[in-house]
Amino acid sequence: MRSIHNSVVYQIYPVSFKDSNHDGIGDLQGIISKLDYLETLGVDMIWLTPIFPSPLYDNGYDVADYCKISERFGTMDDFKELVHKAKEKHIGIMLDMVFNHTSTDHTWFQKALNKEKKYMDYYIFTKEKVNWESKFGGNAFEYVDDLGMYYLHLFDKHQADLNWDNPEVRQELYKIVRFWLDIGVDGFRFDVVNLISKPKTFEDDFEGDGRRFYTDGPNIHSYLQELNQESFGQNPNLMTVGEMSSTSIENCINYSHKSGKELSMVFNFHHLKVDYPNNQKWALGKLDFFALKKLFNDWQTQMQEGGGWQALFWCNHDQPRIVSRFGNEHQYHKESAKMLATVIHLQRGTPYIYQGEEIGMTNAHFDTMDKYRDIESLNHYQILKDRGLSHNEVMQIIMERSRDNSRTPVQWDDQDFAGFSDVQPWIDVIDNYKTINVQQSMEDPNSIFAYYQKLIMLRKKHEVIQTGWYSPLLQEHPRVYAFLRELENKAIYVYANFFEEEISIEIDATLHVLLSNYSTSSLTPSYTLRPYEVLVLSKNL
Ligand code: TEU
Ligand code: CA
Repeated sequence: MRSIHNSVVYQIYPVSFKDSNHDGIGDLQGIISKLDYLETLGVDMIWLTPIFPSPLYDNGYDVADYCKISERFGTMDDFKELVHKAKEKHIGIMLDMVFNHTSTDHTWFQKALNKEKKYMDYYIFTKEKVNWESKFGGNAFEYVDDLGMYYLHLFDKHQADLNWDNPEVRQELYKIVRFWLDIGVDGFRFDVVNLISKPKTFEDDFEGDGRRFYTDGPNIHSYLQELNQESFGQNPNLMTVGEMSSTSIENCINYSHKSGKELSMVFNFHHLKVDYPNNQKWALGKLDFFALKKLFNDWQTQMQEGGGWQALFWCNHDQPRIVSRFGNEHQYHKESAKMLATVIHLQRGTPYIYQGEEIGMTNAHFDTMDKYRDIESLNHYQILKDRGLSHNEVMQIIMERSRDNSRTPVQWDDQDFAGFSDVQPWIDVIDNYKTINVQQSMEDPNSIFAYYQKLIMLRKKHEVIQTGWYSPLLQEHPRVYAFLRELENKAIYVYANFFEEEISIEIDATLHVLLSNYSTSSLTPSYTLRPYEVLVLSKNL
């Protein structure tokens, strides 16, 4: 029976997954055509990023109608067919609920602009603005002449924040969740859901960009408990995950507590900011390895002590590809991709695989702005230029940080457009598709794909991976991240070399080699980890 303990979730960015009708845009029939592939990989749930009608300022995270399928992706019948055919393969469908804001094209906002009081109260209109910043750059308040008022938009100005303090708004959103439950979906991802509870009064933030006033806000837990009770909470088998931006362990223990009052699990992003100099995304920085280890150990140990549950991931549609970021896509492509996968999949939590990660897809390395599509990247090109950086300096940063790095078409084979489509896709395919593609991976028993299959099977087979107690190892080691998982007399030890230099460690050579990204003949007490080597040892399994 599928549970948060034994499941692995596969994230699909539909517009870049598989095109089935020759328009260069991925769609639902494209996903249906690849269900066999996902079954072979062994995943249990598919998370679809938004597939609803949208003017696409933020690629669908600006939803204009929450209960329809965007024609871009197909019809409601296509969606019902996907749910049905996936269920036949014991794969659930998880939808993305964007409830912090709606598109300004949504009828609610259009009625608000039409001065209908009821709908103005659905949003956050203010007489004055304060200096909070939008996450996509610029001030977070947009002025509406007709109304003589501003409205809050924490993201793009075409994404107006909803007023969750208004019970009518909350009931509207619970109805939407119930709508999709009736259609048979098995899970929900809630977009930036820890930003929905704003303070009663707004004040300028002279220390930051305003996020301290609305992140993990005053009523956040009561709103999530009500969302649970009024919609998905009736079905204990349903899987829910909250995307928690700039959050805390304490809040995340409550958000994902095993009592089941709120959500099943949470995404936090702190481990994906360890290469941000002074916490600045739009600047180049090296991996702070100690910071990464400390974050992993703190979250793993404190979440387990508090009864919380984590969603484990390196990649998604907002992050660069991890093998390019913390791995080595040139000399140690396979080794580093497998090492990075192992440390996530053997931690305590539910692992997520982002489309293409299972074949080691890399960053796009697009070196001209005409190839970029993402609003956040296009905005920051100008913001960085206005700060006086040269074009080349800005391009170096965009190439590293852009969300488009993970939004290029999935590389299915070495044919035109990598088998994603038979026409020019909405965004370019990465040059290396002839060497990095699904077809080549499935023919190679030593491929990154084959290795992900093993990781998924090990989680299903071994309870110690599912629920074993986590303990940090070698915490002071400058190059190796290591941890222990224990359940009764069973144990696994994970040792991961995050660098290309060989490094010797002390191990218990009497243990059994459960998994490694190198062929390991014999163990010796003093063991040399090769470049990006991961060694998984087991006891009594
Ligand atoms: O992302 C929220 C979020 O935190 C990201 O915007 C993040 O700050 C940024 O990408 C890092 O640079 C969610 C969705 O995943 C994202 O695609 C949407 O753009 C955003 O919410 C607004 O809905
Ligand atoms: Ca299409």
